[in-house]
Amino acid sequence: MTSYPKPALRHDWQAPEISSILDLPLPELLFRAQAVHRVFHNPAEVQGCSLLSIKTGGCPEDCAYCPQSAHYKTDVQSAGLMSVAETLRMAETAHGNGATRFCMGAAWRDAPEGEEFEQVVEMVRGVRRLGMEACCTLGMLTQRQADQLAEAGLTAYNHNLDTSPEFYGEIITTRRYEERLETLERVRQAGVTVCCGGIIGMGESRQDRVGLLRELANQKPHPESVPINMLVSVEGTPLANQKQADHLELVRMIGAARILMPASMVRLSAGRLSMSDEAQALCFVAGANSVFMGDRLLTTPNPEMDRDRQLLDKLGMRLMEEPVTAAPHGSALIENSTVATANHG
Ligand code: SAM
Ligand code: DTB
Ligand code: SF4
Repeated sequence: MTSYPKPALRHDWQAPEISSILDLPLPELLFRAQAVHRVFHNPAEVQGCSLLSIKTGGCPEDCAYCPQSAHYKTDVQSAGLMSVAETLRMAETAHGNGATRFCMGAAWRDAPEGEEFEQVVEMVRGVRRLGMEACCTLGMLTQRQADQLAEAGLTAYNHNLDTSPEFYGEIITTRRYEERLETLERVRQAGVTVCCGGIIGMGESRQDRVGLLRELANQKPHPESVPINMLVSVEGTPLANQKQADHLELVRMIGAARILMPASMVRLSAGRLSMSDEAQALCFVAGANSVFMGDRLLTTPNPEMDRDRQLLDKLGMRLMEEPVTAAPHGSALIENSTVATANHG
């Protein structure tokens, strides 16, 4: 990788400046995103992550995009917490297929106490023992739970802000934006890296996307991982008939995230199944450096692994061979010596 001087990370982004980035002529936006991307990352590589729904459906929250909410009638089959053994089998397979990060998602409003939580902690230990990054998304956490996950070696906790504070109430009424921020704070406090991003295509304006980017980019440190999802509209949810966002809007969102949070992993997350190879290529040009691999996200389909291999081949790109994000300090696990501490000031 060519070395360039690293620009300082900023945490004082204001809406008009973010707006002017998001509105740049696309070639200029891509040029600026590319310039910072290659200072912090290898532009030929993306990280392969694998997602598993360890507890599916029946969620008491009313997130309008989500097929797992108990408020809507969708085709999702609810399922209780998966066993540790089965989860680890899935993680091992994903590892064998080239994923270096394993993300476990549960349709909970908040992580439960007791046996179920202990089971998740065991999953985290097991995934880390495989030499993969471990990420969980379990809803809200108490400080004690965050600390326990950190101790087990959890690499990252995913908790999305989803959209701007202003638009949030149109999408979710059963919890407040501030509650999301509080859980993120606990995750930080525990020393676990933060995975936090959002969704485009829910009917929000560009100004709402600016609002989300401002919330993300002014966190100190920046979230080490920023998933950008395109709404996967699911029959039965209030957003079932939402018109799909233009893929170029996704490219812009990724490019802006890359410029604002240059050292973070920007993840091209849900929504790839409906995208052409060319649209995905533009997302990588804009600075996305991670994808979910495997034919299923949590409950919705994702491109087949072979298709992704062909795509990366065609683009002359490759999957990262090693994990990129270090585990929390003080965790019971000894870090793989090749793992660099990601981030940040
Ligand atoms: N219940 C936990 C929570 O909400 O934090 C974890 C699971 S939840 C499914 C994780 C994230 O997936 C959500 O925050 C949302 O950003 C994303 N997501 C859920 N449904 C989606 C959809 N239909 N399209 C795109 N992203 C979606
Ligand atoms: C994130 O931002 N996207 C992933 C992960 N974090 C947990 C989830 C996408 C879910 C898409 C809808 C589904 O498959 O249920
Ligand atoms: Fe529940 Fe998470 Fe789905 Fe919201 S996004 S309904 S919290 S599973």
